[in-house]
Amino acid sequence: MALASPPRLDVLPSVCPHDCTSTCALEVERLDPRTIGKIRGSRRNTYTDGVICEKVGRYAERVHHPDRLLHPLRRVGPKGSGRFERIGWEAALDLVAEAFTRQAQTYGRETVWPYYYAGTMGLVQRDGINRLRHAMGYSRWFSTICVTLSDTGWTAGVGAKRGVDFREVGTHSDLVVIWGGNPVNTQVNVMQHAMRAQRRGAALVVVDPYRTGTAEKADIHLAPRPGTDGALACAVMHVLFAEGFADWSYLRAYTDCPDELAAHVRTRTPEWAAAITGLSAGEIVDFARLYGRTKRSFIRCHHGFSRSRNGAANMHAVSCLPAVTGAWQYEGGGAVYGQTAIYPLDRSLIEGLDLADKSIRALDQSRLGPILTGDQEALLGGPPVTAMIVQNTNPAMVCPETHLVHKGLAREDLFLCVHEQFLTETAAFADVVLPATMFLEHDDFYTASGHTYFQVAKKVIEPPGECRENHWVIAELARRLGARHPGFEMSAWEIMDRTLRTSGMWDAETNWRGGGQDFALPFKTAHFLDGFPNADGRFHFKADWRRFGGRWREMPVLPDHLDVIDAATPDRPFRLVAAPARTFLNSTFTETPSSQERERCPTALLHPDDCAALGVTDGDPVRLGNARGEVVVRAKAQGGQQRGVVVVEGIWPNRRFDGGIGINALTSAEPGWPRGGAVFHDTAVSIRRA
Ligand SMILES: Nc1nc2c(c(=O)[nH]1)N[C@H]1C(S)=C(S)[C@@H](COP(=O)(O)OP(=O)(O)OC[C@H]3O[C@@H](n4cnc5c(=O)[nH]c(N)nc54)[C@H](O)[C@@H]3O)O[C@H]1N2
Ligand SMILES: Nc1nc2c(c(=O)[nH]1)N[C@H]1C(S)=C(S)[C@@H](COP(=O)(O)OP(=O)(O)OC[C@H]3O[C@@H](n4cnc5c(=O)[nH]c(N)nc54)[C@H](O)[C@@H]3O)O[C@H]1N2
Ligand code: SF4
Ligand SMILES: [Mo]
Repeated sequence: MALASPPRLDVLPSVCPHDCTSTCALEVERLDPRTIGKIRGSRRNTYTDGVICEKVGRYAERVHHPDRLLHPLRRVGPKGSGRFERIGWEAALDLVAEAFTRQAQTYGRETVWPYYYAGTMGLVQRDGINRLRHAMGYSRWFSTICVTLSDTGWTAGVGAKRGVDFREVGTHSDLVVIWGGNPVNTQVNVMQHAMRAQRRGAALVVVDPYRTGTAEKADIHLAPRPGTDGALACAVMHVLFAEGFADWSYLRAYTDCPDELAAHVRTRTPEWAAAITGLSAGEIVDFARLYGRTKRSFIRCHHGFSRSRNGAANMHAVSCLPAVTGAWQYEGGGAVYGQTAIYPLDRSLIEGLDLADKSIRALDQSRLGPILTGDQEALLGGPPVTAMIVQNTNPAMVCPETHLVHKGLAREDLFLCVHEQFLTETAAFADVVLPATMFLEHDDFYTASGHTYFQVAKKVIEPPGECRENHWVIAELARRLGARHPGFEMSAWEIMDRTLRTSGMWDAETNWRGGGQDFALPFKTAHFLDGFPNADGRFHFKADWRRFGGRWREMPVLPDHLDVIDAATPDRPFRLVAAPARTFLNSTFTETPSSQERERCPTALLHPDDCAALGVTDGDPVRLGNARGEVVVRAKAQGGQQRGVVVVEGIWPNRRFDGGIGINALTSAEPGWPRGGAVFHDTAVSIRRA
């Protein structure tokens, strides 16, 4: 009897497309042309260095999920009922194009609002929707849900979104500060490099309102009240100046107004900050001394602490610290928040920037609820939004003010097309649903924010059913709508290759073969020793908020506590942090069995004394409420956070909550200061036993 030959196992390179600053280099087992096995982290990328998160390691669960959308659908039941019938691609695309044309004829082109985000971070599949927008003169896009506040705060001081290479940390840093982020959940590679430093004897400090998995690993965990990091940073600077830790020769050579700053923080004492942050003055002084005496100190600034109304001011205040001690000068010293500005990529072909018309209104992504329910201010005085195509995002779960979002999506006069991998809660509201490929089923390329590689990925397997990539859908709609641009005539690969060549980067094939092109800057540039990317070459303690527009006049001129947060009141005495869950990624992976099993159910983490005062024990239902809505979750007592702080991890499906509405029913769509940005961790709530 002949033995069957064992299946041949191909291992192919890819890149994680998810909305995570790690952008890991992957090795994918291909079992056959349609099936994958395990996914592992690759060593070809020295930031990934063989490590990826558990949820992507188990990606076979998601890519081969029985609930994947496989065919175009047309709604047959009421809006949001989830009742659909199967139709063909031609018919589906015709319906969308007809609706867009009809609505534009009635209300003008601005009535159509293509809506997208970063479900895939691949630049062609993610941003090609903008080419259609610009070619058709549809409403423009003001992207605010994630990085607006943090980008604003960082660039206000440093001048551009780049910083020191995090790979230096493992071998050179003597102190690592993880500020306002939980990389154990949200970017495992930060932890990997930070713990390498810790094993060498470096101290690890975590600044986070609750005892996260990251805080568990820390030598010092500072747990301030949410939205108070500006005060903490100012008091640290007070101690640095008062106790001789300021590097005056560095300050004079590289910063704009050190004398004014020193005078300004003289009144920002540890006692002053203690009253605002809820930390003790002693904790603040101890941290400041540790930071001051350690030259090779590195701050990893995360997004988490910027998701407050004052988040840009807080980010700016924290970014001032290495400029005071001069830590930027040393290997393993300085800070990073993101590296997106290092790539020389010309995005015009991808996004059709040559056709963009600045006179067309740009609607705020995070204000979807107010926009769809006719808020004139949110609509910027223009026509109502009556037609949308949604790609790579699930606003019915992730957008603030869920009640308004759902009310708007349910409007009978709104034509909604959703291109998705699953029948998400957003897709359930659609008139037409289109099935989308996953990253292993199409070509794309990726910048990173946490590291410095630019990576090209090729399709690894064939898509199931009739799934189509975003680029194809956009090009087919363009054809039907009469939109013209060379990008619509090219394949995704051709766009990638042309873009890379125009940008003077490695061509697509060379990049793919080389496992990515590393754009790490030379030491002097990365550490800003040849100047900060501001016109005067200096770090700005005095931020020029005016250049960001909006409410710039209300911003503090020098770093400070900007008191505009949704403060606790006797009626709403708790401050809610709606933090990311470990095995979900925003709304993604809420469909996979292993993530559902690990995360269990929506849970409110409370100080044990608050649980006692509320008369609840672990597992009891509690009702969180404010003027926007009410949400029922299970209570859990947890040490390591202040009284009056409540944390609910994860963007769970609305249907997983008693009452059918999820955590973003409580969060606000009010734009952060000065120019917008969503404020997910800045919410005052009441809590009662349910
Ligand atoms: N597993 C998982 N990974 C993810 C995501 C996910 O949902 N799950 N989301 C992805 C996305 S879209 C992004 S943008 C990144 C974000 O990733 P990071 O930039 O690392 O930021 P987060 O981890 O979101 O930060 C959350 C932490 O900030 C803390 N925080 C909230 N408010 C404050 C504050 O006022 N001060 C301080 N000091 N801390 C505060 C929260 O308690 C929480 O622990 O992660 C990505 N990766
Ligand atoms: N409560 C609370 N809410 C939050 C946050 C929080 O911390 N707390 N964080 C906020 C942040 S930082 C962000 S970035 C947003 C993110 O919110 P979303 O943008 O909604 O997040 P994702 O879950 O990453 O992606 C959404 C969808 O993209 C789809 N998708 C993935 N790849 C493709 C593709 O190639 N084609 C198509 N057509 N679809 C694809 C996925 O199936 C998924 O349903 O959430 C925000 N909401
Ligand atoms: S850590 Fe982030 S980039 Fe890396 S595999 Fe996980 S989700 Fe993807
Ligand atoms: Mo994000």
